[in-house]
Amino acid sequence: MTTNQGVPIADNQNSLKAGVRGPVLLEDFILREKITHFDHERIPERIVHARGSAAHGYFKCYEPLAYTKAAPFQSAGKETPVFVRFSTVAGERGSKDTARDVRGFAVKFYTDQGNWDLVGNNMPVFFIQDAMKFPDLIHAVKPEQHNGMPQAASAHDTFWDFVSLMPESTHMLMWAMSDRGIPRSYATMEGFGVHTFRLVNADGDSVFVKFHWEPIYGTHSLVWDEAVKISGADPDYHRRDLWERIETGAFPEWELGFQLFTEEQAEKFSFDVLDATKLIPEELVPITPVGRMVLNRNPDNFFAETEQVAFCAAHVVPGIDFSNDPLLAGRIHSYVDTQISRLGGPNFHEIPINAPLAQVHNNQRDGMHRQAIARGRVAYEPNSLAGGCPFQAGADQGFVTIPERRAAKEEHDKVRSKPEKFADHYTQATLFYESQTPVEQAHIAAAFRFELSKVTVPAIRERMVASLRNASQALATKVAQGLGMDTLPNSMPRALPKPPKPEVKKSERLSLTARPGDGSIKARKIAILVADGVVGQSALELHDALRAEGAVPRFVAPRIGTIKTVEGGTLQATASLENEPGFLFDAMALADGEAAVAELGKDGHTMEFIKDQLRHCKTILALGASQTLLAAAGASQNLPGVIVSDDSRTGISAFIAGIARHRHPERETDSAVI
Ligand code: HDE
Repeated sequence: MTTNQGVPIADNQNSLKAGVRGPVLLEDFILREKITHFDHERIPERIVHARGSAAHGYFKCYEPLAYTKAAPFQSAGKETPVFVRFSTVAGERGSKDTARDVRGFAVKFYTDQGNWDLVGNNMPVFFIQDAMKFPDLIHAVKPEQHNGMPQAASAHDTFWDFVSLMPESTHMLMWAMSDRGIPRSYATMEGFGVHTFRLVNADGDSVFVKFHWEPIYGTHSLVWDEAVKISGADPDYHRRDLWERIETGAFPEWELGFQLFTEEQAEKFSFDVLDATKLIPEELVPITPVGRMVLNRNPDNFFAETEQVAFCAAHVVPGIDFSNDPLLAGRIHSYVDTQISRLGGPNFHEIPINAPLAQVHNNQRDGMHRQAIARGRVAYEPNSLAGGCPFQAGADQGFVTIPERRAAKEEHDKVRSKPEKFADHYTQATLFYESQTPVEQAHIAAAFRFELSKVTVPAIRERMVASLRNASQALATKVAQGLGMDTLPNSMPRALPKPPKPEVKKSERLSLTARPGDGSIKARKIAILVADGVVGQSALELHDALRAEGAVPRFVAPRIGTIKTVEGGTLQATASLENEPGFLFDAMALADGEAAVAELGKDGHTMEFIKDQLRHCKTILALGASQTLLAAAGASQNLPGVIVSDDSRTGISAFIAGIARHRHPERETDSAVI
């Protein structure tokens, strides 16, 4: 052990004192260095997206792409290393993972031509159209400034005050109030670049693009009651899930897809592609798959990597360019700016996780925390003393901004204004709501009801319902009923009374059910409830069958440790009913064995365990004698997703098929707690 100066430390237990009971001496440089460093261990957290988790991996290209010269897409099978950070937006660094919120989905590609950061979200639209409103939005959603509450929640007055006065947020509110706001796992969320970007090829031709990440495990979300309970039992739920998936080899994986369209096509759309509150329905522009991203390595050190990683919407590489989206413009400025205070100066690109793999050559010098030692005496260009180095890369190799085509009608010199189509605030909110299944619609209504019921000012609730009427009368009516409003308020006047007719009125691709995934049960957490006297053979058979499918089964018992089987053998319970409650598992099985069933039946946690699994519409298997426990918990054997079996073989295969469906929403009723 040494000091930071490399001086060997003889004693790391005792400070230097004037006598064994005397005062500590200022001379103790070892103590002072240790405490001083400790005092400065924290850096400011991110203004937004403070709570996050990350992993390393790679992106692999399917085929070379003619429409971009960006390095990751130049040959089939080409692998580009990536570092990906997922996050919530509103909560502080130590807040819970399962808050209802948008999730960040930020990908750093370490390409041959420098770093490209695709800093997206798990929803394809945003609350506002112009960066000018971003600080207002964030001040409204963060804990209220007078009392610092609530943490990691949009269910409070200031958020709904703001959004109800900003009807452009209605479309995004639909997404945030949908089950997308409470994902089951980072591995089961879609990702989106949100803005329209441009791809540019070697000839300088450009095409518009929207970026999509599609999870191979399918989209899968929590239900609200589950999310609330998980936040108490395991605030690190998503962080742990990501970590464990990678440790167990069920690597999270997404397919990258492009929605490609020309400027001429864009001009004909009923919406403006520069408006980040609008998406492009896949029925209008289908998604072209271009490659896969696999996350296969956990960080070595949370602070060094996950905390210090600096994403930036301005980090693009040759072949990728911006559009004129006014929200994107603000982002191009904001990210570097914020890192300068968060990471302590302009040299954060030298921190290992941020350093590009491509070599850096320029004449930027000095500044706080500079690591590189620039040799020689030349720090300017042009020069002759260093042979002219470093040379500009030139238009063939270097980044060239594509010359912007300007429509004649946009020939104002300088304006603070918006295009007319930006004023259509509701058409796509309607599209999203109409495209959901009835269960998804019910969850959206329940989320609005919950959030608005936390709003203490009646005028804000009414204004929000008045705005919702423009998106969906049915939804507004349901929400109003849930809030005890006797009559519906008048609809809010629309900024654009006659919006253009949408090309697509219902898009099945917008439902979470549209992406069921590969049908596997990989990485699902499954509880097998056991106690002394369990039938070991069928319990182990089930355990092994689930493992063989890539799931993560655990024996859960009234206490952890060795459990005696009826055959005279043993099982190891790695979780207890108390330390891993039922809502932390994707599915559960009740093992066979009279004595075990009797013991489980005596424990109050067992009933809660089963009831939560029932309530959250998860797959339940009851083997042999354990059927009585199901009955005691009030479960009818005829419920979809509830499997009762005396024959472990048939029971196990039905169980696996049930888990592959994620959940059995047919069990939901209006009176169910979800
Ligand atoms: Fe961000 N955003 N943002 N944002 N954003 C930040 O940068 C900002 C926006 C997104 O895991 C900050 O390094 C402005 C849209 C993600 O480290 C900050 C505007 C989208 C992350 C910032 C937006 C995002 C951030 C805070 C409106 C989806 C986390 C810390 C003009 C496309 C990245 C930091 C990570 C983080 C500014 C809007 C995604 C303050 C000004 C739209 C995923 O610079």
